[in-house]
Amino acid sequence: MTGKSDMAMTKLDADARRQALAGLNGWSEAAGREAICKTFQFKDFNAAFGFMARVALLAEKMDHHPEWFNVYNKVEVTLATHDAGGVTQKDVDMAAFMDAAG
Ligand code: H2B
Repeated sequence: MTGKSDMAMTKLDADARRQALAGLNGWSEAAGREAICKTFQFKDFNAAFGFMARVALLAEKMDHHPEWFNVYNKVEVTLATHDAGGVTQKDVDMAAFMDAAG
């Protein structure tokens, strides 16, 4: 079950999104769209870019890519499943991985 119609691609409703956020560390609802976001802060650019490299390898494997913005030691991340028009389990899985890798 890896097709685009399986559960991983089912958009979470507002309740399910809130529940998922409660199980993550420091993520919140993005303003004005169905997405979740978090700002990661690191010791320096090297640490921030190492994090981005680890996440990038998983993102390619999952075919699921974060929206992110990096300046020096800060990485602002927004996660949504564009194909589903909102937040799916894929985003929650990616967020949990980022929490562990951050
Ligand atoms: N990443 C994210 N975050 N959402 C998507 O819907 C998405 C993606 N779709 N990465 C993938 C790529 C799709 O464009 C390719 C064609 O599978």
